[in-house]
Amino acid sequence: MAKYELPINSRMLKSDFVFGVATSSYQIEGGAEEGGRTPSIWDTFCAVPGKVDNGDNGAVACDHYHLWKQDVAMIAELGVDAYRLSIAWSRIVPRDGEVNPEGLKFYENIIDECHALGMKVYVTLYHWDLPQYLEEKGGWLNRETAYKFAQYADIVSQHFGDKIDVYSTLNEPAVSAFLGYRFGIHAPGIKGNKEGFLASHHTMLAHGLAMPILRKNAPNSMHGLVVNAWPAYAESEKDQFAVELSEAESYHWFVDPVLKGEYPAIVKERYPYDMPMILEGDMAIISAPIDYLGVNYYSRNVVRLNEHNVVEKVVLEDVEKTHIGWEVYPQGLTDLLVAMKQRYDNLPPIYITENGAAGDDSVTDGEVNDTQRVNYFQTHLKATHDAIEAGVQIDGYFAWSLMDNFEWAFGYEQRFGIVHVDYTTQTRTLKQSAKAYQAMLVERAAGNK
Ligand code: IFM
Repeated sequence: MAKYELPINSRMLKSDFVFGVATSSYQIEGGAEEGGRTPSIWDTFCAVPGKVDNGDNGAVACDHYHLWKQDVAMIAELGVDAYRLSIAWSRIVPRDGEVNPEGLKFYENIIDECHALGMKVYVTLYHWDLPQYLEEKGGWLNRETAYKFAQYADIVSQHFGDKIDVYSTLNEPAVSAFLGYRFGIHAPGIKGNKEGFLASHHTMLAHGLAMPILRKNAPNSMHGLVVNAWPAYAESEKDQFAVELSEAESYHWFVDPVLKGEYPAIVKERYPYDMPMILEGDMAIISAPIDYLGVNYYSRNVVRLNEHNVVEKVVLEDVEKTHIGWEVYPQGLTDLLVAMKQRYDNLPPIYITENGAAGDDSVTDGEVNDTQRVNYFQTHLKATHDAIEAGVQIDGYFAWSLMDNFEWAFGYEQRFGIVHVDYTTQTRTLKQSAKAYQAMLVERAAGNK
């Protein structure tokens, strides 16, 4: 049977390194109209023809809303130390100013069950499912949304306090702000540089406003945020500027304000007319200290500056790609983490909060032979180890995802799970990649006795 091998002295084999699996609310829950939940921007977006492949939506998804108990048991069976999930804002605050006890109870059951089975819980407050009633008031283009987020963070953290082991304010603000409000390919489907940058500033402000609230209500938990990063590589020597701009727009824009208290100059110079209105004090709010940084890594970009002086992604032909078309490039993860350590003197400990591969998996004779994913995890675990050896403090690794789920604009076509989901019967089947994770964790636990 496949098993991931880690170098014998790897810090990742020690019991204080956290191995986990991750999911998010809209991608797995379903129960869209149950338990007092009101629509999010993703319910609205999915209803617009042509926005999501096959017209898919998250109304049922993995039906985790009903199957959560068996899903949590399955997570525990894998032998992981932690489960990373997100809370649907509109289950907790279904209408402005209203708190829904049923929503809180839904997550409380999951959290309690995880703890009862010996796992920690990492909870993200915002994984892109903004309540639709807030979008109707401008969504992230409206500064007020940042304050609404702080109120929501207060409700959740007052209720759960230290029961949530690790809080994340945001997941991948680059995606929610830029894909949603700049490039229009995610909800709410708005296009425009000005809009994208404004949404990003308000999202970062939301993070900063929530930090002291979370610390007050959950003083013994850890607090931070999760960013995604695709390191850039130059197509040729003349493309260094393209590399700098690409990384500055995609992730420095979101990490610099937190760790340096400023937005990167290269972006401000590039888009002088699209910069958001930053009020006095905003940057101090956003740069409140964090306990950890979550980093999501999938692949890299190879870039060049085209004849119009615009950064272009180069499509590589002769490289290995996953079903979604992303290059398999484990070295990028090591390079990224090392580069982060060099860029930020005050880089806090890192969790790899997502890493994984999309496949076109199916069950044959009860088995899912996702060989490519097994290799993907093996090489990326090694890449994580290499970054640790190079001096980066990495405290955990979460596989994306626990199970196949609603992959946003790609619908259900792209399967990222280490567990296969049959969407007709809601049967879960452990893929080879899950079994290999389980086998590695069993061996690690035995070694740590
Ligand atoms: O499915 C997403 C997840 O919601 C956020 N990070 C990237 C994953 C794969 O695209």
